[in-house]
Order: sequence, then C-alpha cells, then structure tokens
Amino acid sequence: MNILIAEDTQSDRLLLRFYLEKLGHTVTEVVNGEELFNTVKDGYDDWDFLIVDLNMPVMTGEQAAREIRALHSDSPEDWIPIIFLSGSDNDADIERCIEAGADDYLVKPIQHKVLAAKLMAMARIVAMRNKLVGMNKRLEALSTTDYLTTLPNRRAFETSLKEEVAKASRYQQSLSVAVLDIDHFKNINDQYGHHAGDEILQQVAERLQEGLRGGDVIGRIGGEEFALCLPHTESKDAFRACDRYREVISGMPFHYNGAPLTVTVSVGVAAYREGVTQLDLIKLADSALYDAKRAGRNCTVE
Ligand code: GH3
Ligand code: MG
Ligand code: MG
Ligand code: MG
Ligand code: MG
Repeated sequence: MNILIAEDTQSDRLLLRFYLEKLGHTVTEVVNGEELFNTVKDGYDDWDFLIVDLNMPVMTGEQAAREIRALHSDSPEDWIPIIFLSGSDNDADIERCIEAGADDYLVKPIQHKVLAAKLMAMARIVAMRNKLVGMNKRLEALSTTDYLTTLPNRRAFETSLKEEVAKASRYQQSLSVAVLDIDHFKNINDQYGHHAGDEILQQVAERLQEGLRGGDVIGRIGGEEFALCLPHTESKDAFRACDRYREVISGMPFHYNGAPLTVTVSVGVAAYREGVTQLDLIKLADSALYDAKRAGRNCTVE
C-alpha cells in the first residue's frame, strides 16, 4: 500500500518508515499538517493510508484531518483511512482526533506489532469498501445499460436528456430530439424468428453508434425504438442529421445468416423550446414519428 506519513519528529519518522517498509508498504513522508493537507489535496487518489502525528508545527494533525475530510463527501469511494499516532494518551485528544475524521489512534512509543495489526484490520475494511464500490458500479451499469445492445437504456437516456434540457434552458442553446422506430419489425420476427430480430437490433444499434456525431447521445428506449439527443442543434440541422441516421440504417442491407436483409426506420424529430421537459420532447418526437409512419415509413418528419 501507498502510505503517507506526517510526522515532525525525525526519529519517529525513520522508525515508522522502517516498520512500514518491512511490512511491504511504500512510504512517503511529510513533516507538518499543512504539507500533509497539500499533498493529499494535490493527489487524493495516490494514497491508501494516512498515518498522522497529532502535534506538529504549522498545522496540527487534527486540523489537517478535518480539512482532508472536508475535501470530499462521505461517499465510500472517497474514504482514505487515517490513523493517528501521538505521544498523548489524553482521552480528550483521542476524542477530538476521531471526531476530526481519524479512524484509529495509537499512542507512542510505536509498538510495531500493534501498528501491523491495526493496519491489517484497516486493510480488511478497505477491501470490503472496494468490494462494495465495485458492486455499486456494476449495479449502476446494469440499471442504465440495455442488455441486448449495450446502449444506454430508457432510464439513462432520459437522465442525459434531462441534463441537456437544463443546459439548453440555462444557456439558451438549441437542442433537438429524435425517435427512430424500425419499420415492420414484427415481420422480421415472424419470418426469421425472434433470434433474428435480436441480432438485427444489435446490428442497428452498432451502426447508429458508429455513425454518431460528436456530442449526440443515443439510447434504446423501447423494443425496436431508439432515441437520439442532439445538443446544440436546431430544427433544420436536426432534420438533416436525423435523415442521415435514417439513411445509415435504410441505405444498406443488414445480414442474417449470410443473407441480406433490408431494414428501414422511420424518424420523428422535435426541437426544444423554453418550458418543455425531456418527457415532452420525447412525446413530441413520438408524435412526429407517428406522422412518418402514416406518410409511408422510411422517412423523417419533424
Ligand atoms: P411499425 O412499422 O408500425 O413500427 O411496425 P412494427 O412491426 O415495427 O411495430 P409493432 O409495434 O407492431 O411491432 C414491434 C415488434 O418488435 C413486436 C415485438 O415483438 C418486437 N420486439 C420488441 N422488442 C424486441 C426484442 O428485444 N427482440 C425481438 N426479437 N423483437 C422485439
Ligand atoms: Mg512528533
Ligand atoms: Mg509531533
Ligand atoms: Mg416498428
Ligand atoms: Mg415501435
């Protein structure tokens, strides 16, 4: 582990380094609270552990711990264990340091076996934390990703769109939204089977993603329905961009089991205007899509 020690007494620093390196850790030293705070602030992710002396010049360990804890929210991934090491065994000092954000407090002289045991206990908690953070990330990805296509799902798309609507409103920027729906998709399932339908959905998603203009966001918002968010794009340009997305799908056949298979999409486009929500925009694009279907499909309507 990468351990940062803050200790103003040179003999204590040397002893600490000696013990920690013997345990296989990498050690960096600073000599007061201010240096400690600045070092942690400038490279927060560099450190697995902080071992901090209470009484140091310029800034005490307690003050430094307080400021370090104030740098980040109390979310688990931002937590760095802080162990205090102090000459004082005063109850009030222990209480204040823990309250300032310390996770443990050892009284000098340094007992190397106790130090090793405390590090082991803390490392177990860190391992548990890492596991939870990893699980949380996987859950987050699962809940925002469409399993079949790996595109953002409806929930994730609406979240992105909501952010873009807020930006468009705040900075008075243009924004457009489109809904793409595969034409007569039911026929593909009926003719070639559900598996073919799945395969085509994946290929359509791939093509759309490859053809994505920088800044545009795409999601799968329904069975054979995709949605596009086009930031900084006003209605006329959106129409052109979306018709190009349509052409990306309709212009070239797909392949299933080696046989060419033509797939077309209909597209409905809607432009942002003050006061509409992300859900309104999707509804507006949906109703334009309905018009595109009525106009004969394989076309773009705004
Ligand atoms: P339209 O041109 O009017 O859009 O006709 P359509 O057949 O595409 O529309 P409809 O809503 O009648 O049928 C959509 C079909 O998409 C029905 C449904 O079984 C199929 N579908 C939805 N999700 C999936 C999926 O994940 N995999 C497969 N294989 N089929 C799906
Ligand atoms: Mg000291
Ligand atoms: Mg000191
Ligand atoms: Mg359809
Ligand atoms: Mg549909």
